[in-house]
Amino acid sequence: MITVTAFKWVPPFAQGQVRDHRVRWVLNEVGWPYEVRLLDSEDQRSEAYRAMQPFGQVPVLEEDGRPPMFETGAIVLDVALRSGKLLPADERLRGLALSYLFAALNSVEPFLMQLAIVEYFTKDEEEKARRRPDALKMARQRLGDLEHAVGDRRFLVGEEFTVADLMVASVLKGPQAMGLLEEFPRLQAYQDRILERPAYRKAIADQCAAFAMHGPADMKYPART
Ligand SMILES: N[C@@H](CCC(=O)N[C@@H](CS)C(=O)NCC(=O)O)C(=O)O
Repeated sequence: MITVTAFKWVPPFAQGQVRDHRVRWVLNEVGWPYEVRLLDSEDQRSEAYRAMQPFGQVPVLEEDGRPPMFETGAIVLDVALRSGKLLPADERLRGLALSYLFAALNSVEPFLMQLAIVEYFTKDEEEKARRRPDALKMARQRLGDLEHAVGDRRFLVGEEFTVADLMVASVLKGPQAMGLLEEFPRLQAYQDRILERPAYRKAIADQCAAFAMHGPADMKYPART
């Protein structure tokens, strides 16, 4: 049996965004059943968890007889390779799908994260105002480049949904939540089409169902000093 770790609860802005949705999504796509292990912040900090995920983050994928895996990119690729799904059969197109999978995580997401850090995690309003223009500029540049690359295609590579679409559409959820994707209508249209997939919708519904049953107290956040 496969088990995926996820949080018991996160603040509203992060609900539907936590990266375990990527693992739930890929498992739903290939039809592999899984269970979920919900964590609080004490679980996250425990030695046992750090032995599986050195940074104490979610998700981890645990599976009987295999070492636990972390990093959503690695997990999504591993599931695709083992299931023989979500990668183009044509070897040349497969290479392109891998390029987009890594580009989503390496060349796009870091810039979007910078903006998310400014918007959600920077408390000081002056600092926020100072950092926002550069963060926005960089995010817009990557989104514009990505929009140009996507064009009007239904899928990024070939004629079928691949791990490239899963990861690119997932990474775009952040700017979508911030209203930034509206400036990139073709990218928005591409993402809307990808996020119609039942496997994605179920992943988000299941993640949010756990949040609805818990609250901040369940996370056992350390007291601030
Ligand atoms: N690169 C990692 C990032 C994982 C990550 O950032 N997880 C977040 C939730 S989306 C987390 O656990 N944050 C809590 C923390 O860093 O303490 C991946 O793709 O798996």
